Amino acid sequence: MKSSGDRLRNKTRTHRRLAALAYQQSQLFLAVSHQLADSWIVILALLLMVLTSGACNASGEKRGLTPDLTGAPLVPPPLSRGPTNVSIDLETVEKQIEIAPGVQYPAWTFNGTVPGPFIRVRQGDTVQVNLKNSPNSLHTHSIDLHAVTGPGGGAAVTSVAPGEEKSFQFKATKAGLFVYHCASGVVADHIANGMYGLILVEPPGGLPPVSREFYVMQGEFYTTGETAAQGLQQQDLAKLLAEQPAYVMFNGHTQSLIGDRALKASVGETVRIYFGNGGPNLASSFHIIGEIFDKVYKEASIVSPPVRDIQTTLVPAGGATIVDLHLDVPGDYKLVDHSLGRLLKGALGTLHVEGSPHPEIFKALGPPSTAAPSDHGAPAAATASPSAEATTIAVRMRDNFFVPTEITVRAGQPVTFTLSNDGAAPHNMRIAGIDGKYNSADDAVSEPGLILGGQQGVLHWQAPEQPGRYPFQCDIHPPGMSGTIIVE
Ligand SMILES: [Cu+2]
Repeated sequence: MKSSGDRLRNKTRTHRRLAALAYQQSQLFLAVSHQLADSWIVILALLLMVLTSGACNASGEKRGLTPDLTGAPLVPPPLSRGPTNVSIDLETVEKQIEIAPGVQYPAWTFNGTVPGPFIRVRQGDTVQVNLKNSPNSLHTHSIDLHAVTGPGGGAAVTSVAPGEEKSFQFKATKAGLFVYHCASGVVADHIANGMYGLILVEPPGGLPPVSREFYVMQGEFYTTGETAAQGLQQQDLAKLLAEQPAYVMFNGHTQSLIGDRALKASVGETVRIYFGNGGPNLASSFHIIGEIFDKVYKEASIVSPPVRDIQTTLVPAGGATIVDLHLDVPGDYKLVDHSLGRLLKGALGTLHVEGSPHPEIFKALGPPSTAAPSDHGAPAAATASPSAEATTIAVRMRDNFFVPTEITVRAGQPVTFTLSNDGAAPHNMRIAGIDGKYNSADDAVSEPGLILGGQQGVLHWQAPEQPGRYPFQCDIHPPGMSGTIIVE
């Protein structure tokens, strides 16, 4: 939130700028009138000034449909209409956002979110883009849409100072999924502050229908503090130039697709992910652990036939892809950049698939495992021995999730959880009491209460006699870093 003092300062600055502009114009007028005695030339100059000042200030009439814009991970519904005129209103807003649990960042945004809204238009549309810069902003912004054919992708004619609004129009000649971003300043710094999003230009007839569509966009933050360092962070320009982000994440927050916010779908459905990479520096090796993309529209080319049965697809900075996947087996599927060091910087999301199991496609064999972590760090389920004897279950802590996230034990069974923190951030493990709520007297908490990166801990727990689902979490990183113990 900006203080009223900040707003006043900005307003004063804008007024000063306007006053300076008016003064320059009056000086020009005087110079012209002194040098040129002929009054008709003076009148002509005056007319010219009125015309040009009008072109600078007015945003022009807004023409056409104003389509719904959606925030990630939502996508506007497919278009069934023919080409028409559309008018898109965007506002650049500088605001503090949370990018990871307990980590604040002074972001620069389109319409207040990172990434900016998803724009859906049709090939052949005439698109008017109205870019307003909030009067509370401190910086000039602009927009470059990769769907545009024309100077700067629109950036050359949309440079807007705080409080200004400018418009331009383009014809959406090419179908595809395109990145848009701010192109002011050093450009990389504006993008790294969160100024990017996606615009889909649908071909006539649209894309093949699917059950669900999602909007996921990768991006980087370069903070002065280390990854997970708490509190308000600022941009570190040296890290930005060295291309060493503290965060690589999806949809602007390390937890944006974790826990309750996971993408949700059902067995038997086909889902489509519109995946963009804002960068500004890193290419993404986009992969979903445990799935194979049935179709990939490589580099988001819709007019080319999709390639099929792809494990990992490369998405350049400032590029995009469209993937379709049919869901056969229930479970949690992890969205990652397969440059997996970035997992620890936040590049992790979940596609949660519900439905009946399909053992002909996937089933576990042999005795139930005791929580062996998978090679990718993908949460696997763990089941204790089928007696009420004491058991030991290994739980690994990562930044910021548990492996496994689902653990099954017998009622009344004494359980020892051996905890190893493989991450860099400190974590703990807390199991809720019988009421399923945290911070009751029945809570069980790890020893030590805070397990630092690289260290081990333990949690002794007597499984309750009452069967049911008992949630557990890390107190520092809820709700993303959580799981469930099923007591049978
Ligand atoms: Cu900007």
